[in-house]
Amino acid sequence: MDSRDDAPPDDAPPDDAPPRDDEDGDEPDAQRAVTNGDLARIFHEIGDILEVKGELVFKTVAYHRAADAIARAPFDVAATYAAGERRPIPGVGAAIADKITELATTGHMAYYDTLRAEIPPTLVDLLRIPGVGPKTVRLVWETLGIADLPGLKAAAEGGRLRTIKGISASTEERIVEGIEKLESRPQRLLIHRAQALSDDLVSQLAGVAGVRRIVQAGSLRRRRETIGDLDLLVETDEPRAVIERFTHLGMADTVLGAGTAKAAITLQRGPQVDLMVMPPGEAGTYLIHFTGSADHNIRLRGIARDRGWSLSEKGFLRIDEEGRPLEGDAAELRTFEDEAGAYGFLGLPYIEPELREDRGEVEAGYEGRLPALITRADLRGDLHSHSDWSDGVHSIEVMAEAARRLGYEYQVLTDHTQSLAIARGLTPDRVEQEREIIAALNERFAAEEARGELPAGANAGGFRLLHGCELEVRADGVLDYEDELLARFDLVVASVHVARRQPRADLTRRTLNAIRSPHVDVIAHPSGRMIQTRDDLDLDWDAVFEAAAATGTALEINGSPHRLDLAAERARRAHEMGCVLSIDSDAHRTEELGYVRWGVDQARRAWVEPRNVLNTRPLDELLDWVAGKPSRV
Ligand code: DGT
Ligand code: CA
Ligand code: CA
Ligand code: ZN
Repeated sequence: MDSRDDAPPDDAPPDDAPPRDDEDGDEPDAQRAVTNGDLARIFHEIGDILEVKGELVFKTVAYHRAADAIARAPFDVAATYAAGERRPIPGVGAAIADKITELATTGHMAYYDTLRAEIPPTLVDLLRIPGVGPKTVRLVWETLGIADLPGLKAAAEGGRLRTIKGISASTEERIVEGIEKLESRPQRLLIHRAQALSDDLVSQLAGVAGVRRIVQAGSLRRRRETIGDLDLLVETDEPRAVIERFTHLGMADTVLGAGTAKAAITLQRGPQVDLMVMPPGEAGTYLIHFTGSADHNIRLRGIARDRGWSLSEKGFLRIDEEGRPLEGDAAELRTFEDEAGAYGFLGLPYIEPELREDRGEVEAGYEGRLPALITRADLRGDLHSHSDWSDGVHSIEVMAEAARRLGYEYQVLTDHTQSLAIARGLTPDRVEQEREIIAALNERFAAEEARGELPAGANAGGFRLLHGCELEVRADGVLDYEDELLARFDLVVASVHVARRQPRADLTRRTLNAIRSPHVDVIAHPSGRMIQTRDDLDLDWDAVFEAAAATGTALEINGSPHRLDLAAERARRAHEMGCVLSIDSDAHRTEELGYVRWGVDQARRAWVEPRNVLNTRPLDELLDWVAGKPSRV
């Protein structure tokens, strides 16, 4: 089963310091203008307090969503509302608009003041502790006055929590463990969250005077699966203007530093953002420098030095035998308009950002064996998706229509199988009913294609919905349907969801059972991990890769940004050992069909070319491959 919510609580940013309440004074005599950032902070706080109060999630989310929208609003919200113009803001309904008007005109918001008098917003940090809910949080606040994480930690470790009526010694121990877990959890953003934030920032800076181009550099450009901070590189004629705008964004929380060419801020409930300015026409070495990785750059600098140059973001500077820059007339700085030029100066071809990790890409570059990386356009279909027949949200028809409009040749519907009751796995009877629905849909598609009535975006050569399943490998290793039934599917994806803590030998045997079945074509999310929340299955990976290669069973790169499984390093080893891969969305709703993009990113990090991936093949070749499975086991 797959988590469907797009922003799990684990995505929560690191602790954000409570804002100083300097406007909490008496009269608004100083009348400091209320910025979008101030408004956003207030509504985020309201959301937090309501969370501690145990309000329904949709209500707290509504406040956070409104806060985000206000932070991004392209106009001065408070001033506009104070002037009596209630310009609509997406995500801001009438109730919140009223509160904005109240604050903008009177300098106070009664609702906010009442809530704050009741509960400190810092308490929400305690809710991030695994296993701690709003009741416990309010209890420790009301009895011991504990309002933040350090306070709770000290009390729990000092054995003071168990003195509270309603908190047992074992609960206290669980809280201590939970705090440890929380503190050891890496605070990095999942890539889809980082991408959304970064896109937002770019759109807010794009219109600033003098800005010619903004590049999202750093680990995001290299498409790492998690992102520490965002790095924006701005090509501009007016550095001052963009830095001014950047440090005054509504989304900004604190300004960590601002100079003439660089600035850094933290975002409200978000990561740090570094912004660098580059002069027009010299982007090549700037891009290389701020894209990284640091290891890749160290390699390049070493090569440059051997050739008599020192490499920095500003360009290549001629150096003498001792490595000192030449001076006077001998001084020489070489700059390049693009990265290809800069790489070329070192005798290298252009190296794709996804490869820049110093994992052999420099050698491969010199030896002319860099891969021709796969792109999303190479995918002709998606081998793993769900409908509301199991645990998906949308109907078979709606999912199929959406896939069709993506231009695919085929989509495989892979609802869960019977033993996965929690995901409403299908009994054999339901499988037969599903088959009929699919057949009817395909008839309609074929008829429309024959009449030339294609929906926008559809593949002119036709679209087929294939019937598959996500076959559960049971705890005892038995596959969840009989061979006879399995043989009737167009394609079968198998996965391990239950009994995940078995010893390596058992887990490996279960996975190999699936790989060696004459009817299983793809192993879905082979490691079973959820990024930052659930560890990998303990598998003998070489045994898995060998068997998969020998039987031509594809190993999936699952595109869900929570999974990205196989991870890039493993996917690389897998195809180097001869395995075929697939890149799938595992969509549970139409919007998630787009998840293949994150899978393609990881495939590129894994040096994958189109020929390594099963679903780059045309429909007839795919079906031939599936038909050949029994002969390969
Ligand atoms: P992250 O943010 O942890 O996900 O990973 P990166 O790679 O984005 O790292 P970050 O943000 O520290 O730096 C972005 C790129 O800028 C990095 O890949 C290389 C370059 N860079 C920035 N500052 C330095 C530095 O002080 N030394 C070196 N060698 N490279 C730097
Ligand atoms: Ca970064
Ligand atoms: Ca950075
Ligand atoms: Zn699935």
